[in-house]
Amino acid sequence: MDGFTGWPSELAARYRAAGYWRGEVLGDLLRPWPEWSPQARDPQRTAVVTRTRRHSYAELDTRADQLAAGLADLGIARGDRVIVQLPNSPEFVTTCVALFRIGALPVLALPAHRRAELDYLAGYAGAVGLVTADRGVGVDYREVAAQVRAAHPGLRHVLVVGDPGEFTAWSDVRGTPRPMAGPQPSDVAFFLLSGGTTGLPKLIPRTHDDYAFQLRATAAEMGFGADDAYLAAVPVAHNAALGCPGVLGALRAGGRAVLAASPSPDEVFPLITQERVRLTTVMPAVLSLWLETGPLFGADLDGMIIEVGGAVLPPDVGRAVRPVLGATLTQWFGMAEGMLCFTRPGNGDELAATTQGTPMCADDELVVVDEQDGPLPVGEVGELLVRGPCVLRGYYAVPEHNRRMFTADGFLRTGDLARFTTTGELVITGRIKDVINRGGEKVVADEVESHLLAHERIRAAAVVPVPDPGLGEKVCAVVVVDGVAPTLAEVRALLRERGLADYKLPDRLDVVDALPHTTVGKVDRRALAAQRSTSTAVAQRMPGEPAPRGGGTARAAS
Ligand code: OOB
Repeated sequence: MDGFTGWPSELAARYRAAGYWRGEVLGDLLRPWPEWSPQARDPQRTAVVTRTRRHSYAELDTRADQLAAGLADLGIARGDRVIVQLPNSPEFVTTCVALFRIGALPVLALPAHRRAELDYLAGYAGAVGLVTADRGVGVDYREVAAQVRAAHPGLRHVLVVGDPGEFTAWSDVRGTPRPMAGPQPSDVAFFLLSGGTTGLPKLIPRTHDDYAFQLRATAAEMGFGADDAYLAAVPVAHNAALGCPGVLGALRAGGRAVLAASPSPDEVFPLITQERVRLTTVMPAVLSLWLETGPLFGADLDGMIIEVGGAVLPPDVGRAVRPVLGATLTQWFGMAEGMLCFTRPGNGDELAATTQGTPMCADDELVVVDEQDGPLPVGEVGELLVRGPCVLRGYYAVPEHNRRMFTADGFLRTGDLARFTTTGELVITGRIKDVINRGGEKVVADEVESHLLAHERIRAAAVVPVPDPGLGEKVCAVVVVDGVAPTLAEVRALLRERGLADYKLPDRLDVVDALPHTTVGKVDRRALAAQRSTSTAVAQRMPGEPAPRGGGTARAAS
């Protein structure tokens, strides 16, 4: 496929010989796998559960076949890209599996994404289709779809789960199941959206071979089997809930995927009890919420494993998991790019609360380097470079960007700062990439800045993280203005108008006389963030937020 950088053949051969890549294709999900026990092969077993619905393997497998045939009848073919933006739902699963069976490639968008993100994805991926929901909280996805389609004539098919409005009803797309040529295991299966570094977020190609390995290996390490239930509490379009082992890993193992509409306690705690959930994945901010509310709900998570990752975990939050909830914690350093490091359930609570453990695979290669790419001794902090059987070798169709993001021998520059302990565990200590980690949701500075500059009176803008007790970090826009400064509310309204996802909107606006620059003449976002790391600047806040204490260097916007 044009724009896809595969692994060099010697490495690919090594990954196959080691049994990591076994020639599996993701379209075989929902069907029994050779090593399953006779009990697990029962087609009537439950595959997917929501608060109101239960679907067996047989039911979803048939639906995926019908949908694959229906999509093929519409003209969607192997290699075509289709944006999938669906909430945690059985339709997400059948849509992805149907596309896998055709060899068409889902481009996974988050439910929080809006016109700006979909517009960008449609153009970048050259998408021929969009599968979306009718409505979500505070959004009519059909209106978004209409705008995106108007700008992209190549987006020929819009399928809507629910009331389709002017588009095609997802439920009407059914054909007569038939054999399909399908993809090769080494082909790209789907695209994940990167958390980002510089420029706009890039697409990450994941192959059938590599993702199938991730599903098996993570399930094995967590001891997840056919009798177990996995709870998706965060969006399934995110790698964390999709495939670590996540929803697809649960189905690969013959277990059950329990889909929650949100991670809110009244949604998840009853599901955990009813379905005897064994495993789930959360970001640290959600874990804190569960710790606060678990006792009120009488939640007993005894025997459950909680994977936490995506953002800095305050150690005391990690340490509280067993005493408060009764669950076992494992901490994960994950990237949609394919690197996974995590503590194992038997490693003990202290290690899980304070480190990100060890790599998923014995052939994952991790090095901590200085600014000249020189490897650093154990214990010293530098940038983490990674390579391995699941780690991409290039973002989709961006050769220039790839030359900067990968070393000559194919290591990905993660943009994360890390060190190794003497016992070999990874510890993430910070970040050099210009990304704000807002409770695990990644906000790329460049992207928000480009939208801020659309304001007629904003002359210069830098977007930097500010500390936040709940989310870890929030988004601060530092701007230089001509004339009267806009208010935070105005700026948020403008960006929303421009179709940007809500989680990327500035939480705080600082108006300054000038932005600092580095010696090479770039805006010094690091200096701006450091000035704000104690949260003392005078700034505009969201209504209801407490005023920070003390003075600061910024002048207040009117
Ligand atoms: C997960 O994946 P992404 O792609 O949304 O974000 C990756 C980035 C990392 O580069 C790092 O900056 C940050 O998220 N991160 C952590 C972390 N785990 C990820 N920062 C500090 N501590 C950690 N434990 O976020 C993701 C993917 C799969 C599983 C879990 C998380």
